[in-house]
Amino acid sequence: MSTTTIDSHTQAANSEMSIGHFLSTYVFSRDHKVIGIQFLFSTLIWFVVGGLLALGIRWQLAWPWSNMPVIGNMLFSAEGGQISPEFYTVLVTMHATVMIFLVIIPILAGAFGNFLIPLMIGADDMAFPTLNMLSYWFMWPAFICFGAAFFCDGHGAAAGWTSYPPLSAMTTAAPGSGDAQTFWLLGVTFVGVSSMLGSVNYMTTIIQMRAPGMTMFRLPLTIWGMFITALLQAFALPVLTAAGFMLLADRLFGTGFFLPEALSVNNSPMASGGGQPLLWQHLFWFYSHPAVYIMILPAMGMVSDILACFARKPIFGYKPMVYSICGIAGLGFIVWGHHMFVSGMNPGLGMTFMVATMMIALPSAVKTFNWLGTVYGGQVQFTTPMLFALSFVSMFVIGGLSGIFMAATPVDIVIHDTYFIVAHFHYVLFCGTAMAVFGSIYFWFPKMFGRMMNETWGKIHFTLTFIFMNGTFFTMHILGAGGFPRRLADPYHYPTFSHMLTMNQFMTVCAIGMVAVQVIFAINFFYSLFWGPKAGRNPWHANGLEWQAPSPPGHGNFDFQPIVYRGPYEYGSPETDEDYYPQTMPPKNERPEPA
Ligand code: HEM
Ligand SMILES: [Cu+2]
Repeated sequence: MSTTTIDSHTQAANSEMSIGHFLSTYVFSRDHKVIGIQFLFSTLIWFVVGGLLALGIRWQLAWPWSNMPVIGNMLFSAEGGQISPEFYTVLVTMHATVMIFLVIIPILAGAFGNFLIPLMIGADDMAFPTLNMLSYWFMWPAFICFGAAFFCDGHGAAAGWTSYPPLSAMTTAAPGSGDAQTFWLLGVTFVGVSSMLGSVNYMTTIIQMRAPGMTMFRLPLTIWGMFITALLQAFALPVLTAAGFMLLADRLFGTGFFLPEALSVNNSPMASGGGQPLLWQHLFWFYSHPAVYIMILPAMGMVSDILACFARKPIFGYKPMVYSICGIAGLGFIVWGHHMFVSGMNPGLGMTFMVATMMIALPSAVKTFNWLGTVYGGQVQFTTPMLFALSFVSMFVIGGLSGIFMAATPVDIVIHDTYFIVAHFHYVLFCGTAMAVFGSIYFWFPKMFGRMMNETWGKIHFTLTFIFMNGTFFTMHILGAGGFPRRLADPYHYPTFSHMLTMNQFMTVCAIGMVAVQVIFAINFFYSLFWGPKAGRNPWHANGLEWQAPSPPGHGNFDFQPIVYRGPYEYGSPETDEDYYPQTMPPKNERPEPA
């Protein structure tokens, strides 16, 4: 089969057949591995965009109202090369939007979910390959809508990534309130459609397509993370999509779901009214709080697999790990109100949300201690993926601790909308999840592309990123505790904050360093793609099913029918002489005697 394919490629490149074949193999592919890699490349490109937008924010906070070097005059010639206050709001909105909706969510569920799920459960593909293809192609209208927003009035939406009304519902409030905001809403809707298609596919695949012997409690934790994430998406997303349509209707058709009575904009009264701006906050966070777990549960799963592999030990407490994933997800649905402590809600309700939020610390602590138990006493191999996975755990602990502060209503009332919040979510999302993503790229790269990435450059990339990252984001806690406000183009305008400029300059230098260091990663990635040493099936001596397939796996994944005899974490098992015991290896007494 495969030889004829190669022949038809080389010999008849100009025939219609091969163009159609090329399109169906690499572009409109229904193979989960190609779709995963499409997601990976697309999200990495948007990662660059999001990172550059972040540098714009940091430039303004370090050297406010100064001409940006090189690009300043190109982008804002009218303002003499400066970032305007209006554009600063756009930067904050679009940076967060890109990072959340086009990077973190699609890289976890879209790229790794697609690539890993069928391989790790021993299936030949997803349950619905065409739906799977559509889930990638529905990202393109989203890419186009968010991209188009940059070319509208105001050069991007400006109502924040949370898009609170009335600002987001009014079309003439500020630059960026017009078409840019409409495109923003459409973009989010398309991301929602894509996630929805992905989620039904993942749930069905994991329930229906497992190889013989792959019981639910033999699934790798990566798959548990993906499965529960898919459930979260299925139940939370429809709420956001409906809210998005209501907001669109307010903007385009003059309805008043989110606009209060007697609102006047730029001194002229609004035609519609009688609605509730707070309703949006409830609907938005009913999705977006669970969404923060969509942004971390798969990462937690992947980190667990990496830790066990390089500690050469079984996961400590596999079942508690599974139950804590479920517990985190369940609690995730009843805590959205902690984003609204200062919105004037009933104190009784605030108390309920506070207690429920604090309870999330319990399953989170179970996971943390189990990771420590997994590594403790292991024969730890400090490979690049392992370094990233260990840093995920430590960064998640810091981000989780600041979360408990914010969960306490009285504390949150003080630190709300300060840099303490920004510190918190960057620790969880960037220092945590994004590090897990880097670790996973280094770990599964050999399976994806059949070649190894360079370890030395990987470690250099890790070390420099880790240093600059903490320089940038840890400082945010200190600023935040001092009351430094977020989303303000010039906090130094208030004399209370003027002494914080130096700290901001330190952070910006670290941020520039952090972005620059990613060039090392990019070079390592693309060089290894073509010239890295060939990987073989199981370069890390891991147990999971995916490592039994060829690297990269061909169409249909396995060249044998995988049968599963045990869980994926049997490292250092006394039953075998090796320090690993692949899930597909028959137990000793069932193995045929060597002749
Ligand atoms: C996975 C990566 C990242 C994600 C998911 C992310 C997410 C976010 C979010 C949700 C906000 C909040 C915007 C708001 O509502 O005010 C934000 C703001 C910000 N981010 Fe990031 N970010 C990421 C990476 C980065 C990086 C690499 C940098 C620095 C180089 C950075 C610097 C900033 C800054 C300076 C703000 C402005 C906060 C403010 O003024 O309120 N972020 N980001
Ligand atoms: Cu939340």
